Amino acid sequence: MRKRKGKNDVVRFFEKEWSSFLESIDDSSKVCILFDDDADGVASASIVFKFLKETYSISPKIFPADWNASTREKTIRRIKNSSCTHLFVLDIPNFTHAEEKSLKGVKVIVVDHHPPLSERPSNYINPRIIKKDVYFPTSCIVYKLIKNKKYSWISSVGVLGDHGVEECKDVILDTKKLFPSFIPTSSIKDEILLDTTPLGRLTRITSNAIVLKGKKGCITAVKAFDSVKSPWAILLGKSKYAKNLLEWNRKVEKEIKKILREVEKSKIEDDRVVVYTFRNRLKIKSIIANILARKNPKKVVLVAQLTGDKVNFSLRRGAGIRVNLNKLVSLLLKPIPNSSGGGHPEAAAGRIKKKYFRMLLDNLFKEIKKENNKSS
Ligand SMILES: [Mn+2]
Repeated sequence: MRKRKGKNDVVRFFEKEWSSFLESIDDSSKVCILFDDDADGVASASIVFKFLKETYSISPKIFPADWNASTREKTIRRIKNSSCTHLFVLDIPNFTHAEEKSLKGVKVIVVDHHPPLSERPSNYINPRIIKKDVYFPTSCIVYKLIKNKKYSWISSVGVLGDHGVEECKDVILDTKKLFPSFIPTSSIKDEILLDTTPLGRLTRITSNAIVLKGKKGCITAVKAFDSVKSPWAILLGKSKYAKNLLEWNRKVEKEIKKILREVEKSKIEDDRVVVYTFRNRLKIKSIIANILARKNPKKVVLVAQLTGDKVNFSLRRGAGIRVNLNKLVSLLLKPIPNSSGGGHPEAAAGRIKKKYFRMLLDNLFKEIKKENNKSS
């Protein structure tokens, strides 16, 4: 029989690297975890944290990542100063070779799923090295490496947070087997799970904690996952950390409702594009953009959040429009000085000075009109 290279083989390829890193950990080791500040990062860190505690009786120190280079340096210094011997770097696309080198004496392993780095850290697990277009969120990779079904519900939160359900259905099905009423649907799709299931609710609770509380939200979420054995214990507020998450979630949901009401007044649209603008102190534009994309299934959606003299924006597309948003965003940002941005075909984001906002919007409407004429 011909052997087909299934997608799970992609993770199997890294098993040796993973286990030899684990074998180097012993009773005298001090383990740290550096992780991305989103649901996938938190879920990945939680799985590794629980696993190390349960298998090695080690309580790792956890560090949510910084995206600003100078505060990032501070975090790296804190890791160095914590007499850490082993560092897991989870879901961070730009952990550089230089950063690893500056941590000399610390054994580092990076697990990630973003486009592979050109200068790779010495222990680097990223399925995209093997298969360019595979999309396994980091919490799914970590789950497949550790292979313990009791962590599947945490992995599911990370997978759904990164909209990676399509390629990680097995993780969701493992969870459904353990906790049937946590996923009471047979339709295993990102949007349905997010909108209609307790798994979706737990994923939003996790993201919202980070939106409201930043690093503190990340750390509390990891502790909340660590403090329980079942997702219901968090949803029902059974620990002090879970209670915190629920309280923060209520605040953010209230804020989201308020923004969704206000943003309607700012709407500019034609038959293919819709633009919304708002101000808020929370980093909330991508959540708002996801909701508004579902309300506009046939349009490209741009959601702009104004802060000072800057505009941060998210681009999304409704289910019925096929524009490559990654290409679109680089095209739109090209003529704009000091702009930054990027993303995926189905979701992108950028940051510009406010004085160029008008120009960005004019070009957006023009580009989509062009696309439309080409395809009709
Ligand atoms: Mn991720």
